[in-house]
Amino acid sequence: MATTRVLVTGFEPFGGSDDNPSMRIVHALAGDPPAGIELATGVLPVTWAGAWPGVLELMSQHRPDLVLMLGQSGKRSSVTVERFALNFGRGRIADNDGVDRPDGALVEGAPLALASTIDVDGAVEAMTNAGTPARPSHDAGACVCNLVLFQSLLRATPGQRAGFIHVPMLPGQQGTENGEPTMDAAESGRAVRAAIEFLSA
Ligand code: PCA
Repeated sequence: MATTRVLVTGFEPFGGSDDNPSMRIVHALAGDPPAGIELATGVLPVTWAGAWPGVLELMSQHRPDLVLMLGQSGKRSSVTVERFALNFGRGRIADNDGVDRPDGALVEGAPLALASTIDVDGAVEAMTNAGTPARPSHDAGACVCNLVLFQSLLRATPGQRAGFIHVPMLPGQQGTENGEPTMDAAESGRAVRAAIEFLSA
């Protein structure tokens, strides 16, 4: 069987923080790629204008079989695998361009929601077996993370799979002062690695 080509992306820091666990995980994977796959990685801007063009460029360049995007979620205590992307965007906080997006469709005329094309439950099981709390999530919210999942699903070539994993914030990260759940990047990264191995087997 041909080697699976996998693109993994994370996001730069945003919202007043100087860190993002998804960026750390991408850097760790790039430095020590899982065996038996062809790995490409990228760190995306947290901007309505730049995030999707960033993924699209990486998809065109590497033609991955699997696009796995990672992002930070301030509200979640487990690593979560998204089932759906919504054709809807809203700016909860200004993005890194200072843009506060009005509520509305991402792509006029496109379906209201698209289902992820990775095996969500299988990935959750692989992560749980790796020892990390993990669960499926209905949807990726309505911010930039949802945008890149929706667009990747809409624009994927036949047979090309796309999915999104949200990871908790880091211990001590700005934005966790009020007791928000956190997880060490080594632990969330171990789960992501297990998911990649499962999804590319
Ligand atoms: N999380 C945000 C955007 C970037 C990130 O890491 C989100 O969930 O949309």
